[in-house]
Amino acid sequence: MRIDIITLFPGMFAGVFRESILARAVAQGQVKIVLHNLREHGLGRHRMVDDYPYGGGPGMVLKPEPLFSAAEAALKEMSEELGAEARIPVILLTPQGRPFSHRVAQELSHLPGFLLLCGHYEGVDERVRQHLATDELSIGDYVLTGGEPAAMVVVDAVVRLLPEVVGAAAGEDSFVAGILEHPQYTRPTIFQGWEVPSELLSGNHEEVAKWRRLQSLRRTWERRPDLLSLAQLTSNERRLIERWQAEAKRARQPGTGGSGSPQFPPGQELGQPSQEQ
Ligand code: 6GU
Repeated sequence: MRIDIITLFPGMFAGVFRESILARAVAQGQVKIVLHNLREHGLGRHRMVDDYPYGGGPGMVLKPEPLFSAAEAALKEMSEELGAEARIPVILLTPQGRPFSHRVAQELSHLPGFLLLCGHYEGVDERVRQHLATDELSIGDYVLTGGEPAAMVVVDAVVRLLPEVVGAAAGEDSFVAGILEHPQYTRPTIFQGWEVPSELLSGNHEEVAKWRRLQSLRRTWERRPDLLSLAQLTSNERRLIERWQAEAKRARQPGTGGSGSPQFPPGQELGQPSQEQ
């Protein structure tokens, strides 16, 4: 796979792509990552890439000419390498984009390549969205100073799905089955008095699998109930969740002292160790 990135700050990517699993994937030839400096396509002696917004207002807007010129150059190189018939998506990173998810990462991981455009300042000229980008992605509901960290997130999530990059571990991911991953433990069996659940020490594969599935369900129900409606659950699992729901509702009734679930509501403050049930 070949991933090209157009950015005003190619230096930001150096550490990320030279360490750990991404570096190994690059070294093994699983992925080739090519950075293009937008500044080199800037206009005039000052290599201008941004300008004031028409109609006024704060901030600067990325001009269309440098982005079109950089993308054209990148796409030419890419089709020479990947073949003229390869359809190469041009993806603009912007908080207004389609939400990035594991599913989108899977889609991208099957392509021969794609081009990422990192936005900056107050935004990019609308003609870039309309006539250059084939897709727009956002990595969440918050605003970054630029698309670079988002491009790193997309590259990381996609590259780890390539065959042989993280191997079998990717099949066990949170979100693969539409629910969160189960808790993991390693040695020692007792650390500062805290024990590894006995089910995991049993050596009984069936018991381990059952425990893990239950933990995944419970955790998803507590933390991300929004995922459950789309998850692939058996009718027994659906009934179990309904029972938890009923119990939580009862626990919320005045006088019972229970707080009820979910225990990981939106907006929960940081810094509090989570409660074990
Ligand atoms: Cl892709 N870009 C920027 N600038 N901010 C974001 C984002 C992208 N996704 C979430 N916030």
